[in-house]
Amino acid sequence: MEQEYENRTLAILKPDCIEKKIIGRVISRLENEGFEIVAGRVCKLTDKEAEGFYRVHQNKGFFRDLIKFMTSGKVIVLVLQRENAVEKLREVIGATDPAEAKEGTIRREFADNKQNNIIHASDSPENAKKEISFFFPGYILI
Ligand code: 3AN
Repeated sequence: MEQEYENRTLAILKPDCIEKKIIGRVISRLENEGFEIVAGRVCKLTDKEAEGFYRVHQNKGFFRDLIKFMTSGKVIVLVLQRENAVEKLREVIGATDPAEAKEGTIRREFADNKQNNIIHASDSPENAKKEISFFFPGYILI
């Protein structure tokens, strides 16, 4: 069971990704990197959901703006699978700040700034497990 989670991670295509109409391009990049979508939801996060999801950042100066942004439009929540999924997805999306993200990463190519940075990815297998349960509670993943 633990082993399965090493190979799965959670991604969120953020409101700016949907707004820019680049869902297809971003998912295509993920597929090209060997990720398979094993679960997905399109939803508009409530304040409560966004606050719960980003609880670790609640004392940061950017927290209110982050919640406002994440609830400003629809998001697409994806469970992605491939070998070494968590680490690989972080590599493919690039640094939080697109200006610091490596050439060829999703954020470098598409993101505007540290807040509007197109895609979320879990930062550890433990958090991937928590985040997958947060969005897919009780869901038996295929
Ligand atoms: P990452 O998404 O790269 O894991 P985190 O977990 O540090 O980055 O931050 C979560 C989200 O909070 C980011 N995706 C971004 O939208 C927002 N954020 C992080 N740092 C800042 C910042 N300094 N200013 C504005 N927004 C930020």
